[in-house]
Amino acid sequence: MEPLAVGEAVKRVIVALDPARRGDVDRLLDMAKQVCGVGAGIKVGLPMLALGGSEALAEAARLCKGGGLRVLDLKLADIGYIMRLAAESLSRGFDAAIAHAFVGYEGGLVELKKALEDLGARLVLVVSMSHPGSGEVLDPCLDKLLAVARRVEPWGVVAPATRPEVVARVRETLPTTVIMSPGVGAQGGRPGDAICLGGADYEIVGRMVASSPDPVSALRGVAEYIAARCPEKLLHSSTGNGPS
Ligand code: OMP
Repeated sequence: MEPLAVGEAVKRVIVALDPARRGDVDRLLDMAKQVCGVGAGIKVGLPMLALGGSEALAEAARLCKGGGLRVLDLKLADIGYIMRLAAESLSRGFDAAIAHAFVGYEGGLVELKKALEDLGARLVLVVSMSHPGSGEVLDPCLDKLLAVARRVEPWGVVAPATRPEVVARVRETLPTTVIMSPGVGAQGGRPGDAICLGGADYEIVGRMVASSPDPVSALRGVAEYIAARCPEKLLHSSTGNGPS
């Protein structure tokens, strides 16, 4: 039997399914079904939309129904009206959708949040990113982005597993907001950095799992690593909003 902490840890890992070419779309949709029953859920975004069309997004959401969180990652950053149109046409069947916090509240995120709520989906805001360029504009503005997040009151925020100290700052400012942290594996973050050191609820893992010939084993491997690092952090979600 799987140790308790590994069972908890695997429910903290969201798998990003980003096809690099058209031929990957079906393989990743198959994977959606497999990993949804095991992990915390899936995230699909622009690569899946570009290579598989809106049908592939809808299919990913359908295949994962009842099996975990389904996150749509279009990183929306526009006026509220346009973000609402995009959400209305693409986010049906998803549990959450990602937008940039820098858009701001008035005429922007307040409209998107309402549109998503009407569709039964929740808003997730990017407050910092996992790549080094996040240090050029986003991170010097982190306090302002967190102020936007406090005003919008999204269900979740994205903060980088590659810089757990940023995740910890976000956690301090937003103690009850779900934190999702990408950047594990291919971008250099170690599994557990964001959850164990920063207090994130979920880690988002893409290529490290999706490029593996055995994605379910790779997902379990990530979970084992997290569980070995901080089993005590896995028993309860820090927010009470995380995995049930
Ligand atoms: P891998 O680098 O393959 O693990 O994929 C990371 C996933 O997380 C991709 O789907 C990215 O779009 C996403 N992501 C980041 O890598 N960095 C960020 O700062 C934010 C995101 C995101 O919003 O999910």
